[in-house]
Amino acid sequence: MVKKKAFITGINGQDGSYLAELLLEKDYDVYGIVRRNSIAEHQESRINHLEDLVHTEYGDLLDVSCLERLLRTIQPDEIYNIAAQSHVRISMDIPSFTVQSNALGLLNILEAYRNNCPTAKFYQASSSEMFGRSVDDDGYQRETTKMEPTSPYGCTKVFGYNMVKHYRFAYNLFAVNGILFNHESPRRGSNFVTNKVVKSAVEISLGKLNELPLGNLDAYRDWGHSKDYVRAMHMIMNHTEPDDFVCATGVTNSVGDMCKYVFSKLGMDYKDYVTQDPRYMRAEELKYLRGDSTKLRTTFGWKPEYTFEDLMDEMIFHWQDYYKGPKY
Ligand code: G4F
Repeated sequence: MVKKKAFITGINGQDGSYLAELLLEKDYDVYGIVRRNSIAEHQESRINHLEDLVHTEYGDLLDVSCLERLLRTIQPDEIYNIAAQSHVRISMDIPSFTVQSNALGLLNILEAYRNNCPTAKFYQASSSEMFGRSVDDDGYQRETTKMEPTSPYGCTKVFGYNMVKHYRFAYNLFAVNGILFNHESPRRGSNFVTNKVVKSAVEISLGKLNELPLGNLDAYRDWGHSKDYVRAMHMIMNHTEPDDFVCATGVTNSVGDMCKYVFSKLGMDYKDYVTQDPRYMRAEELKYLRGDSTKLRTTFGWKPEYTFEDLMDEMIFHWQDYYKGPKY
């Protein structure tokens, strides 16, 4: 049987790496692009273990000619656009770059898709940040919630979401949005709050660090595991018709709750180490987020396998194991 081919932008990121593993398990040929940076050793650290199994090329969402060439020659069955400048607070420091990567970049790959392989399916990594400050009366955000983004990042994601729907209807393409709430793992960048807290708490427990400066401890987020969320991406792509779905656990915790859990697991009280630092506060903060993924659950039977506590435990174990390694 001919293998299906998947093309992943951002294959070397947290979600891209788990998605590549899932698609390999499902016997896909997996292709992906990696942005060049000056430290070659770091570029593929999340997918080094897949080195002989996936096909990677240097590429960039801002380089139209490269996207056109790759999609023309590979002729993928499924395209997953996961690459982005994905840090909300940093999007306030580099708004123009964020708009170029996330909005113009999405348009570039949509055009390359329409021109070169329009029978493929296209997945866009949309985000709960699109809803921003708008929350339904019952405290949840869902597919029908009004979009009122509160950051350059959120604004770019609204653009991408709408372009994908426009291309779906205008050109009859199988182009879909997965609207994902926060999803984490040991592969999360350590400037996102979960990995920052867990890594720092482990370092404090080992005497390598004295304090942990954070921003808003009262912000609530709906945190799931990236592995559960890439399963949802594949389900959404393999639906009978193109549609958009929210993916969330429905459980919300504050940054303070997370600190309490992680530090107490390590035998400490977070109040002895956590400080508040204005550098990590946001110009506009989203206080209480919780997603309703009823549509995803009823359509596909999706449900998360990881609880919040399982996720934190796995991340704690990862960093403890890391510091046991030969380098330390
Ligand atoms: O971990 P965060 O930076 O994630 P955020 O902003 O919610 O965005 C993530 O999830 C979105 C939804 O899936 C994605 F679209 C987006 O790409 C990204 O993956 O911050 C979470 C919360 C915020 O309320 C933030 O203010 O943690 C609060 N926080 C408190 N102290 C901090 C810190 N966040 C960071 N990054 N660093 C801190 O020191």
